[in-house]
Amino acid sequence: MNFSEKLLFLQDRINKRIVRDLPASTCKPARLHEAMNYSMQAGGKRLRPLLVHAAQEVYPGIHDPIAAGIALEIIHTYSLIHDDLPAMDDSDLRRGRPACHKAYDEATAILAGDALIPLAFQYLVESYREAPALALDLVHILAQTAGSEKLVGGQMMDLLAEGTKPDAQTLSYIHENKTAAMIQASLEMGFRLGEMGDDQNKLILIRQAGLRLGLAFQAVDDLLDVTSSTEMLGKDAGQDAGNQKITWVVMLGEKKARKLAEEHTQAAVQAIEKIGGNNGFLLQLIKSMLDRQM
Ligand code: GRG
Repeated sequence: MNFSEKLLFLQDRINKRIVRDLPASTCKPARLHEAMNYSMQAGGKRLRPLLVHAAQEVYPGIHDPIAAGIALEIIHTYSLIHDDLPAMDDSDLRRGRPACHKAYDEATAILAGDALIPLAFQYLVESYREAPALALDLVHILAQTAGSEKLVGGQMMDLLAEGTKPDAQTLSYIHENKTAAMIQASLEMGFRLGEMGDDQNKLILIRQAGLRLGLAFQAVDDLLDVTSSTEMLGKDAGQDAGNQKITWVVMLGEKKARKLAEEHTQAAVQAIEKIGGNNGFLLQLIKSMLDRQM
């Protein structure tokens, strides 16, 4: 299998497991479960589960990486549902279809997002119950990442900064926490599932790689917002300007923002190379993220 075939193969496996393992749309109350499945099954790149898989593969172990990836995808999807709400970024389109609150209504979208949060932790615990110490570590990483000092804190700061004068320190805080933390957790959780998951030196390197990759991912996201189209992105292009967001593109211009993305990607690659092992797929995935079109 070449790189693109492997990506498609893994995305298909992840999508099938999401359909199989999440509560069906017919569960009571059906409207809530329909809305949860509507957003979970809307596609998306499944980047976080792919990163978990690739990081587990570096020193493969006996533990299944797909379940940890899906737990991250569940948290990611809740954050997208809530981010799209009128009280936050007010977006009508997500993953190429109407946002959850447009397809249903605001109250249902809030509750669908709410219900996804405990589901992620329930799913993690049920999936790794034969390895309780590992399950505890994974729950801890995900809880910390999704919490008030990372994902939610980053989102709060992002909203507070709208319409204010650009300031590099604030922007770095937002990107590290709103975006990079979930990418970092994907690599860390994947690595923990592998054979060398307790190696402290390698864990430091995987966290460094995750942070730099997450920062590169956000810089590319900012660039795509100004260079790509709504059709291509499956979400509204030009939204950052519309919401008066500060981004690296606004602060530095497109050329320097691109250079920043390249530098962060290179730093992530170097950290992964130091970890060694079977890192080929992970390195390819990291490099492909720099040239993504959506
Ligand atoms: C509501 C707590 C809370 C947080 C929201 C996800 C998020 C934080 C905001 C979305 C806006 C945004 C541009 C975030 C940074 C980059 C990002 C997370 C993009 C979306 O992720 P992709 O590109 O999306 O992996 P898909 O749809 O492919 O999964």
